[in-house]
Amino acid sequence: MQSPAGAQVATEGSACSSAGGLDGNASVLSAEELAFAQSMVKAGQAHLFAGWPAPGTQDEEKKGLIAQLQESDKLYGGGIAQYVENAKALLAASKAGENPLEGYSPVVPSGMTLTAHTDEWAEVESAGLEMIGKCAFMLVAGGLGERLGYGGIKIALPTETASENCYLKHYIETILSYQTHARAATGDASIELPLAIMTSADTDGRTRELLAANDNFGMAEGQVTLLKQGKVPSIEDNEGRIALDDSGFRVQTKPHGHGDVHSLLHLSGTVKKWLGDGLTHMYIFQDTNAFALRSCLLGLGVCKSSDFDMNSLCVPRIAGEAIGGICALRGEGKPDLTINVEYNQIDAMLRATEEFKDGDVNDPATGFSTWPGNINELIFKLSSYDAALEQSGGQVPEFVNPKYADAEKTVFKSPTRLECMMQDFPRLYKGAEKVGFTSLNRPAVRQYSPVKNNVGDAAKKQASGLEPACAAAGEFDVYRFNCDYLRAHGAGMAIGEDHEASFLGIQCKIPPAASLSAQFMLARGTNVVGGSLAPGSALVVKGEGAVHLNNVHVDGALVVEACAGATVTLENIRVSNAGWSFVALTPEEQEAATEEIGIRGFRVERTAQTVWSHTEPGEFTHDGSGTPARLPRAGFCGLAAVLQAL
Ligand code: UGB
Repeated sequence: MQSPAGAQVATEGSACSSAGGLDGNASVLSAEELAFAQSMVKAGQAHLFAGWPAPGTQDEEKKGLIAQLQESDKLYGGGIAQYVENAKALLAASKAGENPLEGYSPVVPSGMTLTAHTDEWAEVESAGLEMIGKCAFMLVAGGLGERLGYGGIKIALPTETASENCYLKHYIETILSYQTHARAATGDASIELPLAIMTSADTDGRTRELLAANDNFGMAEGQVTLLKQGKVPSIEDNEGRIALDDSGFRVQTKPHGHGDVHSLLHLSGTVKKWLGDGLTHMYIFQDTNAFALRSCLLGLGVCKSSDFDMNSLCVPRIAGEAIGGICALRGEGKPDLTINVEYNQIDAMLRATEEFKDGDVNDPATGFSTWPGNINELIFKLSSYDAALEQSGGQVPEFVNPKYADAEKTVFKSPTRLECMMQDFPRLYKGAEKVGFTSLNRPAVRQYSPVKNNVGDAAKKQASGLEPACAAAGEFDVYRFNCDYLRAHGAGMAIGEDHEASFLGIQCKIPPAASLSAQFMLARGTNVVGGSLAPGSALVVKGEGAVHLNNVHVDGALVVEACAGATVTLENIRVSNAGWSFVALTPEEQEAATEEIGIRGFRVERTAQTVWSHTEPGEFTHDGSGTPARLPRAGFCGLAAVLQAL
């Protein structure tokens, strides 16, 4: 809505002749508030105050509106006046149908492709592990996940239901396992790997609550920093007029995009602090990719060998997928760029060329897009990153994406806003910084399985040959990734076939449910020798301690827990029990289910399991002759665990 009902509309910069409007209300405002409001009028925003009633009516609301505008003004580099100017320019370009990539031709970029289970992959991972003690971690988690249709914050979702560990716990435990590794490797017990989390008004409070309720999942006080991004005013027309809500006294606001991460890191002094602490690299990752921190090692390793200033991690991209494509862009008189072209732009850009005039299609030879798929896991060398921040303030170029209601492009269906994307950072480099990408090719399971779509959209995507990227698919891909680890490392476990099921219309291939601790995964294969996981079986390895599986055969469910300081070895063991199964929810269960379970469409029925649990430090070896310990009930991220040892 533009103005409250019965508003008198003042022309821009003019005085309102009645007792209402801004001038009539001068007595209500402090000198500072009045000066600020006048600056807004100068910036073309007179309509914000035009409908104000005479003094004495809704005075608090008037002051509230000014306070909200002042807050927005502070959060945006150059203030609201600059934001409005930027919006007008971008909206004019959008109305004229200008192509932001005009003058550029795409060239297939050259970068490193690493294939899982090769010697090269292992060497690069080792190189990354050597650097991990000097890496800072930045999780962008300001998005509410409207596409997912989940009411909570995404980092509180379970990565999978075998352990019920939520994403944030999984991420923090992995970072802590890297910290333990770095301390042991260097002998420096003071190493503390920092994690910063970008939140927004939508996610900040609940992120703080999640951390507080779980003692930061083991991170020390001060090790986690929250940086809250602001929202930007919504714009209602091509003249850059800011939109009010129905009350007439609140500005409508929307998120500005994940590109805010760079200016926040700069303005908060976080990058300078990290540099001062001797860190050399930063890894930025998104809210729901369970494999993100594993990929980090590979990205760091490539940064070292290629001396990259920025390295984007990629996976093979399916044409049409909601994943940007990395392109080398070349244009006369323009700087060469190796950069993400977003999924909503790539088809039009390609169709405008002769060479790629078929648009965003798969290469028949590979079955994938020619363009590596950007998964927004970005590694930066901190020194050159900081230099670029100093020069630019960290504001990456913005874009606008209005939905027009008329052919002339003069009316919007709903207010729009400027947005920015973190992967556009190469545009802020001004020197000879090296920007590259690393494509991670993991044949058994893609090194990327985010949880982004609600079940309806996921089913449609799946039917059209795309990844569903929903909660169920994300869960089974975690198990598949872990099975791949068990199979490929050491002498390798034999992994049973998938079985198939359909949950809420999503066709799922379910591998054995392998949930492996960060510590277990970090042993990189030295802890698995032979053995097998039968179809439909479950294997859960928990805790900060070391677990070795030597010739362990599971036909059913096995849970092994080793606390910090414990080393647990299972040797020549055959586990056979009724195990767990994934059971589709009945309509009544679906109705009663928590959102976390409801969006999956299934529950885990834990009929029986064998449990070895060590909660005291020490060396423990079991060869099958002893009695399995009982596992106490435990909570994960506030969700009740329902493990019952038999
Ligand atoms: N996010 C914020 O922290 N703040 C914001 O204002 C917005 C988001 P989406 P999308 O993963 O494959 C990106 O909405 O549209 C966080 C890339 O642009 O999930 O799917 C949010 O919490 C695309 O090239 O992004 O697109 C989440 O953690 C491709 O890489 C993250 O930003 C695609 O992701 C991403 O937000 C992908």
